[in-house]
Amino acid sequence: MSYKEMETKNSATAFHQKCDNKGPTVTVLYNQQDSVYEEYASSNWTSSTGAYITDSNAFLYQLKYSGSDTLTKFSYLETLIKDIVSFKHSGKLGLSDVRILMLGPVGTGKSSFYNTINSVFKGRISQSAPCGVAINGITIAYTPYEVNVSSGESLKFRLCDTRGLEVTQSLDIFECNYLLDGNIPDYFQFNPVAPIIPDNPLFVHQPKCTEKIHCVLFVIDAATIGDIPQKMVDKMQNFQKLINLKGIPKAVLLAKVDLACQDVASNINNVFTSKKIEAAVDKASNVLGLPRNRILPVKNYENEMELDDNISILALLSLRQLLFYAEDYLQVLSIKMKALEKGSDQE
Ligand SMILES: Nc1nc2c(ncn2[C@@H]2O[C@H](COP(=O)(O)OP(=O)(O)O)[C@@H](O)[C@H]2O)c(=O)[nH]1
Ligand SMILES: [Mg+2]
Repeated sequence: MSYKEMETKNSATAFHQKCDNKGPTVTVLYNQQDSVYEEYASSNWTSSTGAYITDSNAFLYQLKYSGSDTLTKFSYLETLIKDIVSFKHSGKLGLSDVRILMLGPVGTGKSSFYNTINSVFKGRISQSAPCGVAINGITIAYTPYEVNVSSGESLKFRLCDTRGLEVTQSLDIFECNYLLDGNIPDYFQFNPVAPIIPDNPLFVHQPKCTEKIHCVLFVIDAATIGDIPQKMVDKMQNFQKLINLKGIPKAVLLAKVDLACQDVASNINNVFTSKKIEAAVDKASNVLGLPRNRILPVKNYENEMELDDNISILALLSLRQLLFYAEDYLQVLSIKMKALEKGSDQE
């Protein structure tokens, strides 16, 4: 045995001192509700900050739940799926779903990310969102895609797909603002030369909280991140300022990691050790002014005929993170709204 919690005071540091770089480990966790979990990891524990490791051989066993023996085995993939299926946003704001808005240049992999997530929950490769390569992009409408589990029940989030960003065409900053505020109706087809205005009969003047955006995901192509034209960088940075003003959380999906690094193309697990991906993460973090742990690398399903656990794990890790960001934002929002209501009661 490398480590026993009761014997040490500073547990996290002591745990890493004793367990890092020891090869495969088995960890047994007991909680106060008399539940017991056992986790097997085939990869080393490490202390490097902010680094995820994918380990498709990892398993989580539930040995006991609330005092009763269970012996249930979950793979890492199943654990992530379980977390996402059981995700429930704070009920206080009367939301039906959390909305994640995908923004980014044409062809970076926005629609493919939805297809990737949808494929995992469908249990097969699915391409319901049209994707591919065309001069002004394939996606022309604002589409808040939902994801269903096999029972048909829909999960509590929407991945909102949009027209790709172009330097001189719509989407412009006003449309970005309307999207964030829920003024643009679902399935609205953007006109690249005539941005939507409040006089448009389709404009939603009094959107519900559930129609607004609760997290923004900039989608960037890892292979071409060094070649983004300065005008596009400026456009995204302007959008970002607006998002910051509204306090909406943001992250970057660094897609196409397989095209940015040959080692990753041959084994997706190399994504966390590849120097090329590390450089792309640094670049994305600089361009969009976000900490490195907000840059989420993925490889979308694109030429695969079958699901691959390692590709699915990477995509779900990103999605789970986005749901956490949205949940944190909604908690702050509900506290703010409560304080405002109190203030107006006292006037
Ligand atoms: N190799 C690779 N190709 C990808 C990936 N994601 C998307 N693609 C391809 O890139 C092209 C554009 O993707 P799409 O999702 O339509 O981009 P969008 O315009 O941002 O929605 C399509 O041909 C996809 O198959 C990825 O992670 N790896
Ligand atoms: Mg698209």
